[in-house]
Amino acid sequence: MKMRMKIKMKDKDNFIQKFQSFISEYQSFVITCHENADGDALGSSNALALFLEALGKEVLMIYPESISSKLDFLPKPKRVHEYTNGYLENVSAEGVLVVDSSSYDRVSRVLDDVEYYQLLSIDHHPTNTEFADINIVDETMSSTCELVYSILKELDNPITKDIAKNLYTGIFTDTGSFNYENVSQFTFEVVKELVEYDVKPHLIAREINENMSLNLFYFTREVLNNLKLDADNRIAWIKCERELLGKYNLNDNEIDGLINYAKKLQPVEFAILFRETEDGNTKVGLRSKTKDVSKIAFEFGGGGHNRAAGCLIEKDIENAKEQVLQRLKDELKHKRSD
Ligand SMILES: [Mn+2]
Repeated sequence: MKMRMKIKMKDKDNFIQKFQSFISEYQSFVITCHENADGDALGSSNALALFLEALGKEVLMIYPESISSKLDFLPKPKRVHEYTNGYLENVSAEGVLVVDSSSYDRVSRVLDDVEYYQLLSIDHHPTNTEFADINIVDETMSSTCELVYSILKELDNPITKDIAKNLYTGIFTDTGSFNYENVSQFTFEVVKELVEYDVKPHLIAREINENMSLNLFYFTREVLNNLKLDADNRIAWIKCERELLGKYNLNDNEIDGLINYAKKLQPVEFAILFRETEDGNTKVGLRSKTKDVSKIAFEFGGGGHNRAAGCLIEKDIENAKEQVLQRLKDELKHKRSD
């Protein structure tokens, strides 16, 4: 017999009601997520798209770029457009769903081209700016997928194995294989239920964690060779110039895991990844073991979670690096003195 789990969602009834009335009001939907989409963004958008398709709705998934080949195993809806295949013209839908995106500028590239009545956003970032017409935001959730599951399970229509596989994967990747602080009892209750849909945890773990291309391995070896330590080894940073991606024929979204190597080191509190963007600016990824990096990312115009955040700095890597390192060193000093 299936036990009903306790829902801990902040505003459960309100969220379910908002979602339910949004999807019953409209017939056509566009679903999209942020660029450099990770397992949570893709998993939650695929899951919602598959759910709406099963309801007989017209659904178009728009990915802001090409899907990381690593996440290609995820079941997708019928109509998918990747922006690398050219820009879309005259796209319209009654409702637009945006997932896992904390602010409008993360999805503007896609949404600026879409005509719609209403925008609904589902997200778990504490820095979410509530930019949509309807906002379902719960930062106590490990992932957008966890939140999406909590809503879908309350509705009448069934969750399929394909939907469950997407949701499980998003939770698995956003929790770093259940390693991070965002894992709660609720997370395990959700994944337990997802496994009841015949999702195989070991197969997803293999797809995510034992699937490194040789190119990525050679690239990682070279990048880690240049890992630098600072502030009595409490800060570890690595940098990635575009030339290096080209040398190993890699896309931006394939190197996300790189920053975790820096965080593995025993004395390290802050891990940073500086990546050069196509236009010569710097994307900064920040990770920490005990301190809040979302507030630091926010100061630089970005956002994220307490232990994982990021920002874009309109400077070259050298200048961005100087600024961020200084800010993190101040943070370490500040904490020590109080
Ligand atoms: Mn997420």
